[in-house]
Amino acid sequence: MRRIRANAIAILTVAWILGTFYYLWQDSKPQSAAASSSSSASQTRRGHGQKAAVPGRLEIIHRDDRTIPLIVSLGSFDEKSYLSAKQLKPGDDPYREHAFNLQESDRLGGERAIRDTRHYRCAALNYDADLPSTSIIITFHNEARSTLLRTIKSVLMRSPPSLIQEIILIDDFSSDPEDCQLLTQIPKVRCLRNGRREGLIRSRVRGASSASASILTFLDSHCEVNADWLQPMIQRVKEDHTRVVSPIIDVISLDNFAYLAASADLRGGFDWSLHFKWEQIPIEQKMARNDPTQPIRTPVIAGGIFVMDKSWFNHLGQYDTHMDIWGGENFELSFRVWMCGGSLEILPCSRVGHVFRKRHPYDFPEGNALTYIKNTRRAAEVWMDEYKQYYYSARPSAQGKAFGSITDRLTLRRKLNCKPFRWYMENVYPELRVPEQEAVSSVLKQGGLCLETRGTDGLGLAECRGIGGSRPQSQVRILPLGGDSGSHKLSLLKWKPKGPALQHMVSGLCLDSQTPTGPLVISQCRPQMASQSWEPQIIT
Ligand code: LR7
Ligand code: MN
Repeated sequence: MRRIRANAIAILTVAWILGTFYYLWQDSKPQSAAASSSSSASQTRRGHGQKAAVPGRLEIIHRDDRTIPLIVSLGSFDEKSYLSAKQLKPGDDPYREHAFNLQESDRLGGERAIRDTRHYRCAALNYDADLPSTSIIITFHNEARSTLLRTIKSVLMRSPPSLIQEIILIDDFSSDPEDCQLLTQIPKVRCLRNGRREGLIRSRVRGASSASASILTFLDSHCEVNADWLQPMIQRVKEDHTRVVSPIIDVISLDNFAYLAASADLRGGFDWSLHFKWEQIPIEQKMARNDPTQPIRTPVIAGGIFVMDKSWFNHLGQYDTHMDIWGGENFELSFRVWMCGGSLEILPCSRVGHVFRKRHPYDFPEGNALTYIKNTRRAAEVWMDEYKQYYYSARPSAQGKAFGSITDRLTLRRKLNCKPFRWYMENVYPELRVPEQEAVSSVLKQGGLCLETRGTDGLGLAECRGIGGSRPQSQVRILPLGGDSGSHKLSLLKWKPKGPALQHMVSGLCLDSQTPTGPLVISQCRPQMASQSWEPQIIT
């Protein structure tokens, strides 16, 4: 009996020891394929304890038919000393210099794994095997070394090497030339340094002019590109060189540098002060989207991260190089692309993270406000035709501010035979409401008849045409709003409801049809009369 018990204990002990060994062995084994398919490709690649890149070494893993570098060759570049040369001193405010938490960024170092934030169906898409290569263009002014290096390394780590022709850095007169210069020890990285501060617009033009690939890819200097970010964009541009495409821009927290997925239902929009904003895709388009991998048409792009055919970029006039430092160039480019025969889209299967900040960490030699006004005024004056009046109403301080000569850009617009802004409003961004349009965006019904703005005067406003003020029997006409006369007419265009009638606020008279086929008039308000009774019906 005692013997049997001793034997049982011995067997259990051996089993326990074997079990422990098996457990430890399992734990040190690489992640199984099943486990990694639900995590990101980048995480899988980084999940095996390869902490930092080994200079001079390049490993390739094979995924389907694509090859993505597992460890990036950094050539003779010494990452450790590059990063440690600029350290935050104890007691320094980590936000002061870059408007993000530098301590957190530095702690992450030159690379890290990020979550693959794409829709799961994106991973199954295939791209041409012979996609053309691209020149990556990154302009920066006093960027933190850790964010800049992560931008570059993420590109090298998460792009098929054959697609990266070169990475062109434009150092926009940063205080330390070595920030840029040292990075040229990394294979494919080139550095152009401006002799004076130019701003991001002229810097990008300089970078684009020296690019050797047929496709241009622009990035901000504090990005991290995600798995397979590049192929969808190059594919779309290869299929149609007039497309200008951008990724979904994920958010890298400025506080803790967490990588957060952005909504896939957004597109670029703006208000009349030319303030960029993300907005929901219009509901009809959203309902019609049954494939979440399909491109999203966008009225404007955020500006910093996009892919464009180089000949198309040059053909369309690159950028307006009289714009300074920061701001407005994304509107100018977006209007130009749409109005001159191209299109803009966001590709949901391409994701790039960007550190969004709350303030500019750098100075504007002419001041932030004046620079933004100058740049947006140029965009409005060249591209917005009669609609520029809404820009001036929304931004009255822009009036009278200097914006330089726009002759060259107007000549360009004529030479390219671009469509009017009205076309853009009607076909690309009909959701952008013209101020005071509410009254005319609905049909006024009376009996079985409708009062409607005319087709091409769709943006026209009803107005009383009075001789010496508005008198009874003055005819009501719908006038196109435009040219210089537009703004003062607006003050005459105020109507308010009076029961079922519409009262003209200036004259106090009411809209009256009198005879069903005759011209509309204004007359003494008698809201109970059928000829003055209007029923608004919103057009959808
Ligand atoms: O004088 C300068 N010289 C530069 O080289 C000023 C800036 N820069 C560099 C800068 O280092 C950075 O790499 O230009 C790039 C953009 O400047 P940011 O990062 O300060 O600008 P932002 O991210 O706030 O600005 C967005 O709008 C800008 C309008 O001019 C540009 O189009 C930016 O590229 C654009 N960024 C993005 O679209 C990323 C997504 C953000 C959004 C929305
Ligand atoms: Mn930025």
